[in-house]
Amino acid sequence: MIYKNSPLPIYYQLEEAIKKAIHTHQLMPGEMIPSEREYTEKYKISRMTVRQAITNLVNDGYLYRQRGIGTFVTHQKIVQPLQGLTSFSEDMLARGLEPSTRVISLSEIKAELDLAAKLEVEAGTPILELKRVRLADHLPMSLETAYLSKVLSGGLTEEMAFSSIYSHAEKTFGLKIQFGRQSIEASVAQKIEAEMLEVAEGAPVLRIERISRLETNKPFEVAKSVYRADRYQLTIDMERER
Ligand code: 16G
Repeated sequence: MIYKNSPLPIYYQLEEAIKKAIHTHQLMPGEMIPSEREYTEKYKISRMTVRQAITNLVNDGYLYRQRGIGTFVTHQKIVQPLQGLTSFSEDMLARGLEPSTRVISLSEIKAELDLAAKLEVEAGTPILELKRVRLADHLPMSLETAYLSKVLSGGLTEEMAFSSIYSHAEKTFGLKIQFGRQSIEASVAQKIEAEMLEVAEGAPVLRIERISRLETNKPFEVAKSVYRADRYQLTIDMERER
C-alpha cells in the first residue's frame, strides 16, 4: 500500500514496498521487476516518482538495469575472503557457480617502465597482455588484464585463456604459483569497462591489482582488474597482536 497522505514521500514508500517484495522473495534475484508503467497504474502515482524510487534502489544496489531490457533484482554479492591465493575459476567453483570467460585479447606488448619494474624485467621486454571478462553463471563479475612474463608463460594460447590460466600455468607449464600481493581501490567504471561489465558508466567498481609470484619468488603476473562493486564484498579475518 502507498499512503498519499503519509508524511513519508511516495517514492520512499515505493522503495520500501519493492525492498519488502525482495526480502519476502516475491521478487527473486535475477528476476525482472514490473515496468514503470505497471507501478504507475498499480499505485496511481506519477512516472517520475516511480523512476526516482527505482533509481534509488539501483544506486543502493538492490536493483540493476539492463539497457533496452528492463530492471532486475540484484544477485547476492560474492563474499570473497582476502586470505589465500586463489584463482577466479577456483573461487567460483567453490561457490557452486559456473565460471566462464570472454577473451577480449591476448597480445604481446613491450613492458613499459612501471610494469617492467613490477614483473622484474627490463623495460621494453616483450610480455603477454591478456584481457578477459570473467563471468559467474553467465553474469559479468570482473574485467581482468593480466600482464604475464613471457619467459614463464610464453606458451599460453588464446584457447587456454578461456579457462583457468592458473591451472594451465601449474598443470601445463609446471609452474608453482605461491605468493601474492593485492591492492584494492574504490573507483567508477569508465565507458568501455562499463560496456564489458554490463553496468552503467560511472557505476561503482573495485580496482584490484595483484602481483603473484612463483615459489622461486619470480613475478608470474601483474593483474589489473576491475570488479563490479555490486557483485563483490571482500572480507578478512583479523587477530589482535598481543
Ligand atoms: C583472479 C586474479 C587474477 C588471476 C585470475 C586467474 C584477482 C584480483 N585476480 O581473478 O590475478 O589472473 O584469478 O584466474 O583476484 P583463472 O585461473 O581462473 O584464469
